[in-house]
Amino acid sequence: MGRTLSSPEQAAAWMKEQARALGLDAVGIARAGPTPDADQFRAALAAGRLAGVPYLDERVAERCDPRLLVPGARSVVVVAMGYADARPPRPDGPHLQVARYAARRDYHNPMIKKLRSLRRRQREAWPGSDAYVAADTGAVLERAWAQQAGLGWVGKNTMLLSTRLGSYTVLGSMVTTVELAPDAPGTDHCGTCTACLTACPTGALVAPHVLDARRCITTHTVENPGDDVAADAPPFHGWVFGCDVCQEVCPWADRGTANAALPARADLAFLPVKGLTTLDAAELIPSLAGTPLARAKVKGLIRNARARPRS
Ligand code: B12
Ligand code: SF4
Ligand code: SF4
Repeated sequence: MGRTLSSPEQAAAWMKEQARALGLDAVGIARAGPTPDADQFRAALAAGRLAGVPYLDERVAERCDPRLLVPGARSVVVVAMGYADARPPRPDGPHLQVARYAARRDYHNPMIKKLRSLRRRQREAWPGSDAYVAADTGAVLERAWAQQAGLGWVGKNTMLLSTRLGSYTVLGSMVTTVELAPDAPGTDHCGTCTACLTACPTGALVAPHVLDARRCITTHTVENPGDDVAADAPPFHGWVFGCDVCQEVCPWADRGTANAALPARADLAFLPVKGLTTLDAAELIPSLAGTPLARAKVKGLIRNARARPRS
């Protein structure tokens, strides 16, 4: 390895260097322990605010304490990749909008591959060490840990916001047995602003930092595996997959850059209503392969488009 990693400070510096070399845009470190905001997570579950989002009621103990994921865990490394590139102009004619994270290469694979490489390098540097890696689908409350690891703060819209990268970021984490010097937690810069609370078209942001997922357009357009839109779904206000309104109005959101591993698909940013609602016009929809839209398939997009698309 050619250099001493005997102190937590040296180990942390090494880990960050490796993460950046792997193409991750931000990296921070927290001490492993009970999850900050675990109480908020349990309260959201108990109040039913997360109904409609699959799997969140599983592995609750692990979400509330990542030390249960890896025996002997000492640190949580949190990483981010940005996707804040310019949104293409709205084309002529009636179109429905796709959230920015979805009109590009799906982040799950690139993120998890980078984290696995980081873990491999860690195991070479510290033989016998172990780690759990996660991106979105793992049992880690990623935004709480991102704030704790100094990447930014959880805004009133519940997004992780960064003064450098904004909020068009995706997160990943590695819970590790290696002791790494922690960063200072991120500090709140929302101040007196309430733009997101006012702008949410469905009233899903019911209070600062509190999102009722039952009213969020993303829950109903992305997380619903069924053939029909739920009877209690809100109108989708021109969105066909995901929603970015609470970020579009945020003064901090759009500061970052886009990671080269997450190239945009400009042809998917707006989808023609005709292709989604007219029988046999599905060929107007570009290929969804390799993007988050592939999970919904054209069938899922048609379902979303037919459900009160313009409120
Ligand atoms: C379930 C889920 C959703 C649900 C619910 C989201 C929610 N806010 O609860 C739905 C389907 C609605 C959703 C939507 C979106 N999601 Co989502 N989602 C997740 C997932 C899988 C779990 C989040 C979770 O546990 N939520 C439960 C709540 C309680 O926890 P939380 O969201 O972290 O909320 C924190 C704070 O709000 C605070 N808090 C909660 N209540 C209260 C109350 C008070 C009083 C206080 C002070 C604090 C507080 O505590 C929590 C921890 O810090 C994570 C991945 C992961 N494993 O963490 C991705 C994730 C959060 N989603 C992500 C993204 C990109 C989105 C969308 C932007 C996609 C889109 N464009 O459509 C939207 C954004 C909507 C929004 N404003 O949050 C990214 C966020 C990246 C970032 N920069 O923040 C994540 C991290 C995925 C990833 N790996 O990148 N998502
Ligand atoms: S994603 Fe859209 S619907 Fe969901 S909270 Fe944000 S603005 Fe509201
Ligand atoms: S819009 Fe304002 S209140 Fe909402 S997250 Fe951004 S800075 Fe915070």
